Amino acid sequence: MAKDGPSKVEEIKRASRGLRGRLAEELAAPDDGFGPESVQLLKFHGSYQQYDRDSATERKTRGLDKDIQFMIRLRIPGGKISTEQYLALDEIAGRFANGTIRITTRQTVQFHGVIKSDLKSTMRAINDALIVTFGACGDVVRNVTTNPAPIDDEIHRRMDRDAALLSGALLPATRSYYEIWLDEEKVSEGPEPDALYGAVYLPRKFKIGIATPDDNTVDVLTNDLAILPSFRGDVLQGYTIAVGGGLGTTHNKPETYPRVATPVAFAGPDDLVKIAKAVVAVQRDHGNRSDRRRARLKYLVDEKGLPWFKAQLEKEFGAPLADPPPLPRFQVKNHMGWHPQGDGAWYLGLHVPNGRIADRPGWRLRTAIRDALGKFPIRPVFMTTQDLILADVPEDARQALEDFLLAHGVAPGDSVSKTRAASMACPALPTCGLALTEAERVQPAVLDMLERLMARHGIDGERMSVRITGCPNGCARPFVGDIGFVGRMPGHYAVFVGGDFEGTRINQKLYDRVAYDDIEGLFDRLFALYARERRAHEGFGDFCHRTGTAALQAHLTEVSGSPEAARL
Ligand code: SRM
Ligand code: SF4
Repeated sequence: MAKDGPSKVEEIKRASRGLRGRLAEELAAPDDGFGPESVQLLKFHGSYQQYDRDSATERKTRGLDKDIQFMIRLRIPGGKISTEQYLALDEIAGRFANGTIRITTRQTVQFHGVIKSDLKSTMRAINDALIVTFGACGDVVRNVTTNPAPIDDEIHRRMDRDAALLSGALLPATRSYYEIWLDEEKVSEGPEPDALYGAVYLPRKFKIGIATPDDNTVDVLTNDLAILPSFRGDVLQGYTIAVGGGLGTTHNKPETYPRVATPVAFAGPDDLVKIAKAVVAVQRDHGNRSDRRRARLKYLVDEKGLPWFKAQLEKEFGAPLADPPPLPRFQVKNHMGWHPQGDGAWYLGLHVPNGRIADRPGWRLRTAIRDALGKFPIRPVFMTTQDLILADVPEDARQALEDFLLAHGVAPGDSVSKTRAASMACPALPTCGLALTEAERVQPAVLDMLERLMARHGIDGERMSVRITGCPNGCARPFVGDIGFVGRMPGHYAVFVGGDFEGTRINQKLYDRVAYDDIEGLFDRLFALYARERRAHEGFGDFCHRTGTAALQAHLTEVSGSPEAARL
């Protein structure tokens, strides 16, 4: 239901004097957490107040408060950082966080489990490594994603430069971050004038991705602003600008829905920052500031229509914009295992189950990466699939690096199945306050089960993107996967099928509440049908899309005996 008047968060932003609010005072206070207004402002600075959900009930029965802790998210455009920076992050993970580095689905990293008294030291340590957390969360432009491959050519170098350029150009102007966390001298009480964000920033989070059609690893069309550079040879011709991607939904609220971005204009090679600022400005001035569920750019695009949007964009841009070419066909490259970089060196794609760089018995990934970075002349790249690339490996170091990793139980990425390598899960429990079910912690078991079924039906050579989230906010992009499992209620998932591996099509809900233990039976029947009736080279998502959910349900009902039994 649409509400009138600005939402509470709008009031908090407006009164915050450039995102300062009472953050500095509350940070200095002895309490474990922040008050509700500071919790909102803290997000803009890159941190979420959370609590350990595993221990919450037991602590309550003992009369104890929740175990409050903080998640910190970094801003790493394009996922590229130096070896020294990574080593600093590893040190921070051990010193201030829960001993893990979590690669996110937007190509950056998060720390979990930081306590309030360590928050400032952690922020400072991250800043000492020349990385900011400012603007990693909140109603601003978030981390900019792009192709992960560290290929040494003009196209890849350009995309990395563009991601960094946009990331810097779209940061808020306020100095509050530097005052609060880095003790920079206060030169004003704030707010500082901010030509892009004004005093109330954007109505909602805003995401930008950059990709070329030959490698849509980033699922570019799921961004508010999808940028598709086109090259003739290696000369940039300009950028197709697509708007209105976004995946967040709420169960039982049909006015919320996932959407892929629609092309609206074509911008010249020198206009990248100008066009991005123009898109942001249209959302700033016209996005919904009353109802945060309907505040993403996708709803504005649908409500007003593309012609209206383009007219506003041209007004902000200050000149007519060319129409966009039709969207190309996308592909997704497999970056796991060894690949030549084009400069004589190689890169190695490593699969990181649900992005968690940790040490576990028999599999000491965190130690392996840290020590490998100290021993070999290599650098890390974070991927939007929550995986890791080790780049710049000299030809003559390949075997030694592989042996070194294997000694820690870490195999090169191409040793896992294509399905496992393409799968993701969000953190969900125990850190995410919005989780309805498990995601990250059940992912290994779900993949084991699906792989077993695939082998049983002779389809184990296929690749499927399996995305699991603990709620319908869509953090592991479940709505563009071949298969999406979306937390519905404790122990139950809504099951989605029919996306494409290339990440360009929204999938459809097959069943609303499937008990975790019933997923196996459901997919046993679905895979049997797929193995029997698929066309040559037809992916699982494409098959489900062609068949349609109604026909899939009818088939499942027939082979199971009843609609109720179909989902068991
Ligand atoms: Fe997300 C909220 C984790 C990518 C849509 N997301 C959250 C919070 C902060 C929960 C909260 O608000 O209290 C989660 C923190 C969990 C934790 O314990 O760490 C969270 N989101 C993540 C990450 C870490 C998932 C992951 O497995 O890596 C990703 C961090 C990305 C980054 O580095 O910036 C992450 N979130 C996404 C994506 C995927 C993407 O951007 O490609 C989406 C869907 C795309 C989109 O934005 O539409 C996504 N997250 C949301 C939403 C729904 C937004 C909406 O439009 O309705 C929320 C809830 C909200 O904003 O109110 C949310
Ligand atoms: Fe939390 Fe839901 Fe995002 Fe998972 S999808 S991290 S449960 S908000």
